[in-house]
Amino acid sequence: TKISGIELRRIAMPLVAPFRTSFGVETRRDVLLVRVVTSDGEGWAECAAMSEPRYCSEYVDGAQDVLRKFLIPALPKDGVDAAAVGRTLEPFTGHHMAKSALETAVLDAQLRLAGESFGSYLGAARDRVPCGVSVGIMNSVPELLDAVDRYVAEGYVRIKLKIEPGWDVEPVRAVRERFGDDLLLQVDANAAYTLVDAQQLAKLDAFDLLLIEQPLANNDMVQHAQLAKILRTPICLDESIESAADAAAAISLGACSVINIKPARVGGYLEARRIHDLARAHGIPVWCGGMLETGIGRAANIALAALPGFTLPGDTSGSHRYFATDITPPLRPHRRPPRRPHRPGPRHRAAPRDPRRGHDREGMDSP
Ligand code: OSB
Ligand code: MG
Repeated sequence: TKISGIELRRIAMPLVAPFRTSFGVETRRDVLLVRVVTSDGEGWAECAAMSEPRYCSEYVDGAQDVLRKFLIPALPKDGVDAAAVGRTLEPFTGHHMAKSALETAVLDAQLRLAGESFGSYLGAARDRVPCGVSVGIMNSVPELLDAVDRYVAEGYVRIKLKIEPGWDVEPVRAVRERFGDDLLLQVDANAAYTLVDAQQLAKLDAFDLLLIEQPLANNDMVQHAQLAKILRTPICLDESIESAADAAAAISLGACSVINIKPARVGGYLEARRIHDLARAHGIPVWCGGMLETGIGRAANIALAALPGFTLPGDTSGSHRYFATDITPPLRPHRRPPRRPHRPGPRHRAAPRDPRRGHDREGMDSP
């Protein structure tokens, strides 16, 4: 793909409601878009970096700066294949979100020219994916129950609750009691705990969670392996996995039994696919995470989530979860088909849910 120009565009996107996690409150997204222009087309991508370096060390002004000063000038003038962008940018350490945006924009331009879909290029195995939704920390349990109620009604098949010390067992118990044992439920601590909290986290074992995501600090790979021996709830890593090498280390250490793959965090969709392949070879289920993306980032994530190893629903919620007006035609979840009529008789509480089992239900069309 011969590139004639690259444009960096910034847009402000207000969120429909504040999104609170253990690392901060977001009320809007400060989005950086990358547009790659070729002689006969263009390609678009979105940089997932947030305005402040809290989730990880990247932040959107920094991403824009490193793209302008180093990453964009490093691309060869005589054309580049998207599959070679990663190697070209390798001399520059870190900055995975900036690199991911550039590689993805080149890939988008290339695939548009070839008339091939993102899903087909990546190896999608289906044209619909089941969708989960990430639910922020709220001011009260009733407020949380109302929010979960709305998401379940909208068709989301899996609920992820953000947790932090002081907002963990109580909200999880309340959601489990209100929505029953069949609800696919998981939690995300965004690194808010330490090993000292192991006994508090073990209380969550009672609620048959699919997984607990990133309980400990980003660099605490060994501590996660220790925690995994104490908890019955499977540990899933998000922040700790920045590459396929990190995933290999985490798997061999026993630091996680599930991986949240966010293409942006690992430097792009091609590295994301390598992590998928590695995890699949080890029998480790993966799912597609999100970073409050607009429809541009969201569509690509949904394509990735259609790969065969993505056996758990992702944070691939629709545009309206975050934005009243998206910059693309809005992505919407399909509603689940009506359930079979309830059969009389006792309901059995299952053994702890096995996250390796697939959950094929209705979801989002994969681009
Ligand atoms: O930890 O998965 C996370 C959003 C921003 C930063 C980190 C995370 C999240 C989410 C929401 O949980 C993901 C989404 O719905 O886009
Ligand atoms: Mg997370």
